[in-house]
Amino acid sequence: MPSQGEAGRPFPRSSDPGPPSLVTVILPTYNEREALPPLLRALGEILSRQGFRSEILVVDDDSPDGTAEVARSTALPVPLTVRVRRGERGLASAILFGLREAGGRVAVVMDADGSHPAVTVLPLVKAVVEGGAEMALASRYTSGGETRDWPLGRRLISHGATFLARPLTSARDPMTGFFALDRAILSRSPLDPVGYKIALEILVRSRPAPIREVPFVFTERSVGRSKMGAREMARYLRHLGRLYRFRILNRRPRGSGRGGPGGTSPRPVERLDPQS
Ligand SMILES: Nc1nc2c(ncn2[C@@H]2O[C@H](COP(=O)(O)OP(=O)(O)O)[C@@H](O)[C@H]2O)c(=O)[nH]1
Ligand SMILES: [Mg+2]
Repeated sequence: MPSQGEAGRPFPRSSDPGPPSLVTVILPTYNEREALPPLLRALGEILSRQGFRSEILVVDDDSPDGTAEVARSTALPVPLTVRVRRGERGLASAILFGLREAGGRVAVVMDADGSHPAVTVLPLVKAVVEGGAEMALASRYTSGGETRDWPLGRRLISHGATFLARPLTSARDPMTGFFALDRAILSRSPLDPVGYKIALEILVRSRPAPIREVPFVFTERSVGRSKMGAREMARYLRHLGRLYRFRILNRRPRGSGRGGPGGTSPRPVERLDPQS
């Protein structure tokens, strides 16, 4: 069975040789014309210094502020593709679109609003390519990680949301929007998230093992507006309900992802030495 429910390019299978040396950084955007160019430049600088090939993929939902044009006119030392989706909106579906369209075996997903630091991309990629993790999460809630400038209310909501997901995953920060993965794990189970929390969806349905968490400091966006609100919270609760149902109907021993039915076989571990 091909891997993904929605139409489009299927995810790689574990048997596909794939291009393991290519890393795709996926940036979903909606009205990020101010925040995106500095992030693109920071990523370009960091990625172009590495020994692996990389590309950046912006998935924009036809932002009225002209984000796509601004992205296209930013000169970068690594290949940049800007895909504009018309008539469809939503963070999770934009990320799934990016994960399907990505050319790299390893994909990194991050926010484009400046909350996620470009430097953390490297430890995430290393955790997957060299460390053998099937998924690496940039975590606010592991030692060394932190959330800066968040009001008490937002902190409480974030901790409450994380607490509700505890029985579903061992990850300390499954709500993060910043992660890297081996795209082959996505062929294990169709993904169908409602709302924002795509990392949690992948953790529960694709069962990556092992996972790694890399600490990072989350800084609140300084320009533009967060799309988080009461509607997103209601969606999150619906999403949780679906994931609990999935977990109950698909009981398997913990950590049986790799090598189990639909699991990936161990990949040869590559080194990521900087180019000389
Ligand atoms: N393509 C796309 N990107 C979105 C959408 N909603 C949010 N984003 C992007 O997803 C990232 C996180 O969104 P944000 O509103 O900052 O969420 P928050 O960090 O949870 O407050 C940012 O890069 C947004 O531009 C959407 O509907 N479509
Ligand atoms: Mg944000």
